[in-house]
Amino acid sequence: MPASILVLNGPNLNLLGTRQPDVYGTTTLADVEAICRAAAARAGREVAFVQSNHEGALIDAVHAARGAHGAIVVNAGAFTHTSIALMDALSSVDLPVAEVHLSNIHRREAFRHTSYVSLVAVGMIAGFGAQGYALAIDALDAHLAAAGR
Ligand code: CA2
Repeated sequence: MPASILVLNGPNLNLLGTRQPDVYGTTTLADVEAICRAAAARAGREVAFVQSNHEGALIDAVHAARGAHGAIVVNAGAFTHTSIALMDALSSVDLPVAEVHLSNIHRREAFRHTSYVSLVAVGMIAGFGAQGYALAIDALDAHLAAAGR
């Protein structure tokens, strides 16, 4: 059985498609989940899709991924730029991480240019909207396959 992938979404991403369409587009989080499920199905993998507005709940989900999933796609929202605790959790589970951002964080305010998640990620995809999640799943699929997982 090929390793499954956890897709983790941070604060306010539940609002996707309902506010600020100029920045984040009109795609909803349910649409993002469908994109992830389709990408995973093409790769012959399962996905678990999680969103929380709470830092501790995200950390708990990362801890629970150990032994349950082979890799993590994470859009940590604003916790990307603030949470050493989430970075430590991602580092502790020793699973390959792909960081995703809907927007190109490097074209935005300076405070979005720092990512703690990047310090523990294999790679990062930003600026391609919801399609970035599918790109991340493809990348992790290849990464896992190269490791025989
Ligand atoms: O571009 C991304 O994916 C971000 O992770 C989104 C975060 C932001 O804090 C990061 O700097 C970049 C914000 C997610 C909030 O999403 C909303 C969606 C609709 C309406 C309001 C917020």
